[in-house]
Amino acid sequence: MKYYLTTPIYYVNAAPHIGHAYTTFAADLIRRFKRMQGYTVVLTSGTDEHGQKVEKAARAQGKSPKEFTDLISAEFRRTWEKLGIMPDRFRRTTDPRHHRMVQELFRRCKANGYVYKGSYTGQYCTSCELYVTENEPGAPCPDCGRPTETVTEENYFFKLSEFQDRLLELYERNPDFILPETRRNEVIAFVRQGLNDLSITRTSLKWGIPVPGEEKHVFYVWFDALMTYMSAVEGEKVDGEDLWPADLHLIGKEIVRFHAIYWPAFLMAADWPVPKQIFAHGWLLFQEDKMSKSKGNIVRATPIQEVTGVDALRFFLMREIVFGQDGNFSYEALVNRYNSDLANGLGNLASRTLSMIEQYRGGVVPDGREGADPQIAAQAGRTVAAYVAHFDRFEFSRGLELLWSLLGAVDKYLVEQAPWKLIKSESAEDQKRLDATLYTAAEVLRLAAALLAPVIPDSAAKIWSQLGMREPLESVRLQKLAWGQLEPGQKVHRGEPVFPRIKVDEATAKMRELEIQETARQNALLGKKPEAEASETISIDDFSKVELRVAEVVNAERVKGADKLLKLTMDAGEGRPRTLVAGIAEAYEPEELIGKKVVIVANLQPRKLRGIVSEGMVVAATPEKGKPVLVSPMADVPVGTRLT
Ligand code: ME8
Repeated sequence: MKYYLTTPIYYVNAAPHIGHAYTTFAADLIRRFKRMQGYTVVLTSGTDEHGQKVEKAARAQGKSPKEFTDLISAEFRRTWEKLGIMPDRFRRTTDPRHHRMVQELFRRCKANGYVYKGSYTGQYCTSCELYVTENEPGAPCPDCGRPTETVTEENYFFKLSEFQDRLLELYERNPDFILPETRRNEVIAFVRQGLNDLSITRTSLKWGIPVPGEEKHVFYVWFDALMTYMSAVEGEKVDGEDLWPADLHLIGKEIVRFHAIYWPAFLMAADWPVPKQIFAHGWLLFQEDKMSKSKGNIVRATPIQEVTGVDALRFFLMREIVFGQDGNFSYEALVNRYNSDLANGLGNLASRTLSMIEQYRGGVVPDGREGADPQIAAQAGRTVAAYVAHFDRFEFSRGLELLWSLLGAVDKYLVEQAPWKLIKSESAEDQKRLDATLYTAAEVLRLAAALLAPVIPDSAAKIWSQLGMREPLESVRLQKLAWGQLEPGQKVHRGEPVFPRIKVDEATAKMRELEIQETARQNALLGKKPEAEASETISIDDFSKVELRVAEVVNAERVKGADKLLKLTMDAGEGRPRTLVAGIAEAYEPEELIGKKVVIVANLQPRKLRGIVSEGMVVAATPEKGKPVLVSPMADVPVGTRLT
């Protein structure tokens, strides 16, 4: 039986970060899980390489789009290899085999009467590569908020409007077509409002797949990119079954419309089978805000891998965040989760159990099947079934939570049985109880290792081999996994602890340091200049010429006729108020500044702004695309204090 799943085809205008890794880790988890259910699984990922943004990014680096995309696409491949999540097919949209398929999709849609030529005037967001209908010129893009551009083009249109009923019927007939339910409801509500036809070619750019017979046109990136899912496995069969249609498209929630509306409509128009399921997960947030390349608040997966190992990150993402919902990422939370659940939880149970088997039973698993604890056995049986059922529904955190309750129950059981006391007893009954206790704990470890193989593959394999299992972990079939299959008589090998404890401060500091280096390396690859380039150096005497002082805002008001300016009355400890005019009115309301201590340049020559004499300058940090942020001392200091 085949199972074909995909991740999005990532844009090459950003280097891989933890958001891309999140989807790809989840896809790898599902791949491993389905294999353990007996499926022949194929996972496709790749890079989305056409379009205006890529063309621009390449030009900015003085490279051809091809040279640029080769570089960044290779970076994605390298990252997946390093993280151990290389997809089975890595497809680039610049691959000629893919071009042929996109052109074929177009021909079929056209032959079936779903494509016509028209002209389009409207707002276009070059960042999202999206036409924004029903919008005023210059209006912000509803997705990213950047201003849109007015464009007029001759385009081919796809008759999306004709698919409303067929799409609604598809969602109706397949209640699990779009998961989770919130996303499904969103899509249905959107389609019910009626669908506009969609422009699927562009004449405004060259870097794209040419439209057959129309030299000036290239395909719209989404008409191109979505087809990767199908072109990556064109004509392929496994176990006598066609790989297409896909069983699952795994995506982030921001691209659900493209996948759940456009994509099935294109396929229906071409008389090709539609995918079976789309799962849209939530966003990784950093300090409650979406991590994204445009916000610059991204972290990368490889520095984390170097400090904690990749399994710690995989576990954190799957255990901490409900798959389908947004979730916060932080280094501290990652290390804390590792220490509590892996080092203290699973790791501690494994090393205790294995060392007791070594010390008390010469390293051989005793035959404790008969006396094994019936309550633990029953809970283990229920846990295996429920865990698999949760994973079948992509409820990974729920499954893991249940497994950890089982581990907790075994911990408690070990304390109750106190094997360290039983070993001292001479009674045969106590020795039997000791056998049963050790067997019970080892058997739970075996089940846990098998269930965790899709989530933390390297660590699960280590525990599996420490238990002395002869059968390879990959050949375990989850349907057959049951209590009591651990063979007495096998020899355990307690090696190094699988999850050594990590010091939070040291580890997070190291990750942050590596993150800075990794960002710099990726930026160099993308041709981006570092945010702060060191300028020429100055002597301390030069610096001492600048008089920076702490001053308190006594009053603040807007400057009439100037949207950006505030007039500030300051106390700089001089026994007289000072007036400063600052370009911060778009970042601060006057009232919120009153009483705040900030830093000013006190010995700047006075100058007149809008008729007001400004005696100095307020110091602010202004990020490249952001608003100014005032600088203020970390602790209270008297006004007039000089900064040295
Ligand atoms: O959208 N949290 O590519 P893309 C969670 N080329 N997941 C995140 C994330 C975050 N903060 N940031 C990114 C494209 N992702 C198109 C797709 S498919 C035919 C074309 C993940 O490089 C998530 O899977 O912008 C999201 O959907 C995807 O990366 C967007 O990648």
